[in-house]
Amino acid sequence: MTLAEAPRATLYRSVCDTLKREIDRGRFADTEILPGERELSQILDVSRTTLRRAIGELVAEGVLYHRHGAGTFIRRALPRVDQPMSRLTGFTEDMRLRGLTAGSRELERGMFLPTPEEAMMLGVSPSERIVRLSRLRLPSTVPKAIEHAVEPHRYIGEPNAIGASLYDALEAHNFKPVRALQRLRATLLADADAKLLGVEPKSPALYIQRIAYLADGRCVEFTRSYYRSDTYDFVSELTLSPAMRKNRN
Ligand code: 16G
Repeated sequence: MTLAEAPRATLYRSVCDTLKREIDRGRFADTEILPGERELSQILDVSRTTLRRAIGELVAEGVLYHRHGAGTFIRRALPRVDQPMSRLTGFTEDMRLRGLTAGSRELERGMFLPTPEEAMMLGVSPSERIVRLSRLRLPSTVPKAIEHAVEPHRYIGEPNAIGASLYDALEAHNFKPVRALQRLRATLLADADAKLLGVEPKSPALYIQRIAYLADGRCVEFTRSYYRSDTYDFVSELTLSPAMRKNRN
């Protein structure tokens, strides 16, 4: 059925669906601006009134937006990733679960003596060697986060032997963490970090600290990360405490 043959009441809905599909398929990928009304109504073979109604609907849905005096534009939002707060997974595993391939650009890798903060967080003596691995995490071409990970050398081994995944390397040594404490707050990116993440200087970001432990309570990881705030949603599940649940029964 062509658009022109669809029943009148549903015609503008069909136009909405067609436009959304064409945008998803990358039909207007080389431009952000939607073609003019006359051209578009010819392409879709519908009246300009129907087209206007469909565009209004897509503006309300946030797919398109009007810019005064400039035309109608396609909102090209970056795909957001919903990240559950309660599951202890690594970045590579997270991406794998979503059918994406994790990529990284290495910023620093090596064996060092810990700073006082690192020694305190990891619970190691100031003379114990630690491994630092800092990476820009890129599940696609869009950088998502900067991660500065630190682990005691005795759990992770030689820095150069770590492959694409830190957690896979810890698992290979039988030291994969089973529990972690995570702290998250809003921050503004320093200029160098903003440049790495491909955003404007002083853009907002999520700063996350993770301290991860083995089953016996020894600490294996202290990681500081800066997540681009426009690409991640952290999701937490909230449940009633067991006592409250009992009172309700
Ligand atoms: C996640 C963790 C990070 C961990 C990394 C390991 C958060 C906030 N951070 O990004 O602490 O070091 O995964 O990922 O979730 P990998 O196994 O891909 O190296």
